[in-house]
Amino acid sequence: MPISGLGKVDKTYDGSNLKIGIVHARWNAEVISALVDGAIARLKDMGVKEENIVVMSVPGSFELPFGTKTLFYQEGKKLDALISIGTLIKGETMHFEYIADAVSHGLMRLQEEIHVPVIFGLLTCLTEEQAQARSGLTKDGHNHGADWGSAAVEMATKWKGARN
Ligand code: DLZ
Repeated sequence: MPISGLGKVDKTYDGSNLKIGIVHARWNAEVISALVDGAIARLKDMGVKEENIVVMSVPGSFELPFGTKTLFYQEGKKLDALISIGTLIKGETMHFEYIADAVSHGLMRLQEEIHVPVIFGLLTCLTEEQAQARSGLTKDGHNHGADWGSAAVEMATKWKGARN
């Protein structure tokens, strides 16, 4: 039994009054689609209404920080949390390292700038198989999109409580 606040599971949160934005890259489409579906399913399980889930796509993971900021402003700053989803698969060059680094720092900076939680939904995988396992597409895999949905509801709820 996990200890509240220390274990992996804290407690369950009610998302029924939350509005959540999801921004996803279009590279590695099968994996992305599974991750986005996993996140949306978890958001709904936690009470977020379908009409309060807004989804926008961007070309690739490098565009996630700016795309996430764009969705936030497009929705009139009314989003309680954002989930930025992309999948980088390592190739033969340094591309992977540069994009992973830029996106992690970009998303961290963004949440500090807009004062709204931004959930880091970037898979950084060495192989396609790793990406499939982490998006629940293999037999023993686990869909990380679901975890990101939970994280969004938890962080949005905690931040709303702290602001009020
Ligand atoms: C260019 C590129 C490459 C090689 N690999 C990926 C990837 O594995 N995952 C991903 O989301 N995006 C990739 N991109 C595209 C870049 O993120 C970006 O969209 C382009 O460099 C244009 O800025």
